[in-house]
Amino acid sequence: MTDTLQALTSSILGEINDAKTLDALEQIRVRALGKKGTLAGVMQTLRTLSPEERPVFGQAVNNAKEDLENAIREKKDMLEKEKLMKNLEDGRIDVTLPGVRFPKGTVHPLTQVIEDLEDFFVGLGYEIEDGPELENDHYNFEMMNLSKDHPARAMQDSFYTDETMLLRTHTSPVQARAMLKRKGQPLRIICPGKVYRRDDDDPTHSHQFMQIEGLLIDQGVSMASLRDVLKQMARHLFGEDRDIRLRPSYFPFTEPSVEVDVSYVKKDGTTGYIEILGAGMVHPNVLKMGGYDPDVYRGFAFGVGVERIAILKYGIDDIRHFYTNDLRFLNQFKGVE
Ligand code: FA5
Repeated sequence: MTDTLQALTSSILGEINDAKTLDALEQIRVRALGKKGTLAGVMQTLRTLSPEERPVFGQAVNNAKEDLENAIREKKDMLEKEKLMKNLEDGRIDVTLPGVRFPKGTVHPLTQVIEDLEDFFVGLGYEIEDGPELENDHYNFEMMNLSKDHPARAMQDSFYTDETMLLRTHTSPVQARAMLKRKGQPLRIICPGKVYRRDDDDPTHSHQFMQIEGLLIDQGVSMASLRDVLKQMARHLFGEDRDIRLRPSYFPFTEPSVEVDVSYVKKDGTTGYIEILGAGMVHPNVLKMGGYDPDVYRGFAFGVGVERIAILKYGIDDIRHFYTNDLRFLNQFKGVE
């Protein structure tokens, strides 16, 4: 009996030794040690033995089982290591192969205009401010000298989420926020950002567009200072041969107020002007509400339409191109990556 068991065990040990894969090894394990496997079958023969022989043979079967389990474990470790090495070998990177090219995006033309103007104004000592797009009526209108029933609200009336909150109609509320933050100290800031209006979309108007707000408060500030900064800006953007034209206008938060046009050469060779921004001297009421004494401080402010700048700069025929994500349009602005 014991001889047969030994012969069986060494034959299975031979199979384990020869196993080439983890699957093959698992099949051998099930066949030898499984519930209905070879050793379980051998155990069945215990019943046919005499009571003296049983413990000796039982012990021999257990030893055989232990030997087989140890052999399987060792072989399994070995096969797993082999598999890992093969995987590493297969996955080795050949550094001499050409790399895969990822398509590179481009900086959106509106972002290019904003970044260019940020650089320009930072160079003049301005700080860049930020403000919320979902704005309180208080900052968007009241602090800008537009009381609840002011008729000028109708020109910009916008998207309200409740009685007091609306998508800001211009970047001017950032003026109020910046003034309150500086607590009466001289300031110069710009704030680029999105604004929303109930304007109908057409080639030069969009219901959502971008502005850059500018505000400078100090002693001795005049319309001449405003005109000088805006002229420098126009020449920086469009070239040294450009001129600007200030036309009287009306904004409740500035007095006097102007609209500013920039010159361009028409197709027939004559000079034309296109409006790019609104501006003016900060209204004394706005200064007061912002915590500044209008007898000591004066300020100028302006709000530039970013799309209008980009339209002029790049010769674009329709403002809607900026928002349709058409790669044929966007890929033309590869200047900056
Ligand atoms: C204002 O929004 C004022 N807050 C600007 C201002 C700031 C005046 C500080 C004085 C002091 P206005 O509504 O004119 O003003 O808009 C300013 C600029 O935004 C316009 O000159 C134009 O370039 C641009 N703009 C206005 N409406 C649209 C629109 N629907 N689509 C695209 N651009 C627009």
